[in-house]
Amino acid sequence: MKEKRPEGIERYDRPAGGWDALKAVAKTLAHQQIIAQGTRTLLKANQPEGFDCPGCAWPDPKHTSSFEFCENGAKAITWESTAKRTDASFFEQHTVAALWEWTDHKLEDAGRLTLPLLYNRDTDHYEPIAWETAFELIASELNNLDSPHQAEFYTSGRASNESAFLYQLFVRAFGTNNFPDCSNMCHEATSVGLPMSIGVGKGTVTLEDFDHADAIFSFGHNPGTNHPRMMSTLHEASRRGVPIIVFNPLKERALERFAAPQDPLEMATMSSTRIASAYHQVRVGGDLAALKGIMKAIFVRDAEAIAGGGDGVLDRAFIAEHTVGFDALRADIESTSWANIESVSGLTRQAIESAADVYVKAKNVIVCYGMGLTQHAHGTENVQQVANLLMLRGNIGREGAGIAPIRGHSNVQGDRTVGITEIPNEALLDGMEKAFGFRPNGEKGHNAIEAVHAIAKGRSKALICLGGNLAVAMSDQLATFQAMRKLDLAVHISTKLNRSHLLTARTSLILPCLGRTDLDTQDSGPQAVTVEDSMSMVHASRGFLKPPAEMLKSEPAIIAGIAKATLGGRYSIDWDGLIADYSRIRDKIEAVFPEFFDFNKRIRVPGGFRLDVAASFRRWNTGTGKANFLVARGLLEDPLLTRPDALLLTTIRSHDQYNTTVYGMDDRYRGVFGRRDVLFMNPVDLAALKLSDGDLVDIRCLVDAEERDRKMQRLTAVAYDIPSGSVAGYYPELNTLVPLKHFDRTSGTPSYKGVPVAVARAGEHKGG
Ligand SMILES: Nc1nc2c(c(=O)[nH]1)N[C@H]1C(S)=C(S)[C@@H](COP(=O)(O)OP(=O)(O)OC[C@H]3O[C@@H](n4cnc5c(=O)[nH]c(N)nc54)[C@H](O)[C@@H]3O)O[C@H]1N2
Ligand SMILES: Nc1nc2c(c(=O)[nH]1)N[C@H]1C(S)=C(S)[C@@H](COP(=O)(O)OP(=O)(O)OC[C@H]3O[C@@H](n4cnc5c(=O)[nH]c(N)nc54)[C@H](O)[C@@H]3O)O[C@H]1N2
Ligand SMILES: [Mo]
Repeated sequence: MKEKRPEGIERYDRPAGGWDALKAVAKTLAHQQIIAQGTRTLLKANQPEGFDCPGCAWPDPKHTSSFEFCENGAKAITWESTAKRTDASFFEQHTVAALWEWTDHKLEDAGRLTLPLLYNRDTDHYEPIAWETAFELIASELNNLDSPHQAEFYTSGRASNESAFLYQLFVRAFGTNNFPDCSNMCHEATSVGLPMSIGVGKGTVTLEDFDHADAIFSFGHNPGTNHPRMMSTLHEASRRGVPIIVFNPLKERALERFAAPQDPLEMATMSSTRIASAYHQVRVGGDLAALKGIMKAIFVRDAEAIAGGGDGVLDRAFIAEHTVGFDALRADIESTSWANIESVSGLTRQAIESAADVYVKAKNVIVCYGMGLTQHAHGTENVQQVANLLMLRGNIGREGAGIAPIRGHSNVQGDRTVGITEIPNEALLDGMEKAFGFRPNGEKGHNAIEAVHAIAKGRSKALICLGGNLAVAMSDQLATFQAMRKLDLAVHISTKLNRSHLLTARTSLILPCLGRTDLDTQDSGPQAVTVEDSMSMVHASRGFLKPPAEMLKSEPAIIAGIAKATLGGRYSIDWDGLIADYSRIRDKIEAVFPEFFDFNKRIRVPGGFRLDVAASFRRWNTGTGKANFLVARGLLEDPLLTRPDALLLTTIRSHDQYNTTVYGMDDRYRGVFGRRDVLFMNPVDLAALKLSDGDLVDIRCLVDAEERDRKMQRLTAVAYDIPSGSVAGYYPELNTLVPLKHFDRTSGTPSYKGVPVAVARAGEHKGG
């Protein structure tokens, strides 16, 4: 008997990848009207002479591989290289008020931006403006501020090293460190947490290490959708017999079974490969408990081994030589009870012990993780417990082992490396002084949440965005929208129209830029830019498509235009010279950051080069000079969850979206088609609330009493394989439920994946 499910909800039983992925690409190409040049474009992705795929930050095997197939990479590329355009007549036709009613999907689907625009409040239209006039206008607004600290300079992680570096140069010369960036909403728990543990805020593994790993652990990331090229690595590891242990509240299809589209046999025979050898459906927010549980089990195994006359299972030589803090960690873990660990993680002691057994049996272990760990009020602690776990057996700083934070945007890691940070260190300030003859001020600037607060309070009056869609990506959209409407100046350097552009300030401009796939020609000829992937490999990227419009400028050229107009001749920076030939920008990057030595030479090697990650070589740039075991006291469970009606909400990406860019309404692997207005719930929780699969529900935020009116109405509850006590729905629609104040106090990362909520039948929420 076929069960009756809500509209658009099905079971998806096929493996991820396979023919469905190929069909999805064909559909994407057709929709963007680029069938003819589409294939040619895709073939250039991640090739030695091609461009870096803007889809994710997963590395490529030496960048020399034959065409690697990736459905979501194809979506990212075709979305950018679309034949659709927004031109002057488009903006003449539609007022900003009318565009506001469009969906996020429809706004971006209108096509590439083609000309600089200035908002006209009298007509409510964006109107064309000349580049030079735009630069002069921005300069006069910026120079009229009482202080440079009244301006915020946002960066989204697609910006190349060259544009990010020029941007920070401009902003530091202008006089502030207000650098909110997408990383603040993403892997900041990694960037802040790991330096305390191991002295560097980046992963320690290379792609080759995966070939030597004996076990891979995966916490809270969804590679089949968000870093699909990682699936080749996992596919290969599984076929080698490497156990892959997954901790994720949702059964993500690609982590269960995957058919590699580039594997002729799997495609011909419609077969597939098992990915996870064990799948632990940890409760949302339960990872800290699970991690402590694994460590607790390891200590038990260690004692057993020693009692049996063996040496134990810890790497005692590593612990003695390379670490501090072991005894305190052990005491904390031993004082945490199994009952507590089981109830918070939602996993049984046996399940946790089985994971620990895989861990201690493997010589080399890699732990990968994503937003499921970082976007929590205790995100930093999560990341640090992962480091502890690895350090117990010396799984850092040797072949086949290490920590692998899976980054988001394709150059979010590089942007940080070249200076996008609100907390400049002495090395950065010294480097800038040496390279440019002025010492920027070292005062801490604003991160993303602080920037929105400053704008809301009227303390910051200008916002420049190098890409992204800050207002929609940020928590509490309503508060953020309101804040942004108060600005005096808003400037968006973008490829496509989005909702942030429609939150108009007194003076609002949209400046269209080239994307990754576009040919970038300057005075000295075609230019390459560089990016850094999740594994600290830096390599060149060259676009080759004819730009969507004559008028478009590159990001570096736009930044230089604004900088020149704003700074005049200040500090004698040769903005025109830097733009004429980007290798001069790279020379300056090298002058500021010595790790980029021989930069222009080393990017000529196919595959580029790896930046020095000291912890990969067991050099620890921490205060103690050692790797630090760090204690997170207790399980840091949200006390609210003791309320009987509280559920913990996590907000996730569908298969058809790139952050705030919604390509389409399907989430194929989760069996959702044509809609996004759903809330995934455990059948037991549904029953307890007297609800059924398909009922309309309202969600209320329980963060504190002030937030009692924060609601999201009329979502459809969907019975789903998710632990009881946990619910999930889509980002960005559910961001209204995340108050701005709900974030990790150590790193500033919003707790997008741990919002205590109450769910009730639509219209039936009681107060209190
Ligand atoms: N196609 C595509 N590619 C992308 C992006 C995109 O939107 N689309 N975004 C890019 C960016 S910026 C980023 S940061 C990455 C994001 O990539 P991911 O880190 O994969 O991001 P999410 O989809 O937000 O969530 C990841 C997973 O965490 C699980 N999860 C949720 N809560 C918890 C929890 O409490 N504990 C555990 N263990 N797991 C949990 C979810 O079930 C989901 O499988 O991808 C990048 N690549
Ligand atoms: N609830 C919830 N909220 C989240 C998250 C979550 O998991 N849950 N994830 C967070 C994370 S990990 C991140 S990284 C942020 C993402 O936040 P952002 O990086 O700000 O958002 P995006 O949606 O990636 O930005 C899309 C826009 O970037 C512009 N763009 C695209 N390509 C280019 C380019 O090459 N150059 C320029 N200049 N512009 C370009 C286009 O105009 C497009 O509309 O969202 C965060 N918000
Ligand atoms: Mo991200």
